Amino acid sequence: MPFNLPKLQYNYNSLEPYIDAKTMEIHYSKHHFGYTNKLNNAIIGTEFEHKSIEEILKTPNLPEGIKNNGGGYYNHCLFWEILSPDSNQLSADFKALVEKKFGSFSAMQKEFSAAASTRFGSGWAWLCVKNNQLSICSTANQDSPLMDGQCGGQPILGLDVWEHAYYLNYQNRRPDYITEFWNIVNWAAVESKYQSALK
Ligand code: MN3
Repeated sequence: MPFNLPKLQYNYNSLEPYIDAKTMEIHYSKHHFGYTNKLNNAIIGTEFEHKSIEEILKTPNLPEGIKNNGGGYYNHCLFWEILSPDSNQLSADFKALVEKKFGSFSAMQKEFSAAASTRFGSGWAWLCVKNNQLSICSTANQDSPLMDGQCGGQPILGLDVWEHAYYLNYQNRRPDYITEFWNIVNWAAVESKYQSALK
């Protein structure tokens, strides 16, 4: 199979109390596993079979099954990477970049959290690198900023705001889930993605 479910770098219960073990288990072993299998099934024998996931997502007019499952595969791979049970801080250099773009770290958090809380229905909030600048946006469903006609840019931080990501622990309180998310961001991973995204 072209795409594999990536191994989590922490245990299901490692992100508690912010994300509970049951949510992590279902989210990873059912939802992400499902997107991975459906993506593989959808691309077998097609022109997409030997392309990278980013090449696939950037292709205009993707068939619906490849778009939804490819986005689901890619978005969750990124999501697991930018979470960590070990609280860590932004480096001084990256913090300075955030402050230069948004005014302050808390102003960036506020804009990102607003993108996450105002996304109607299922979707994602993103911090991206667009034209070498930090940029915040959101997408519906499993759409990626990389896709044709979406907000654009290379995602470096993402938050899943589908109900399956928080409902067991937070029920309808999406704003609480968004607030607690900041406790488990892996800033080293975000910064590494930032460096890779610079052109
Ligand atoms: Mn999800």
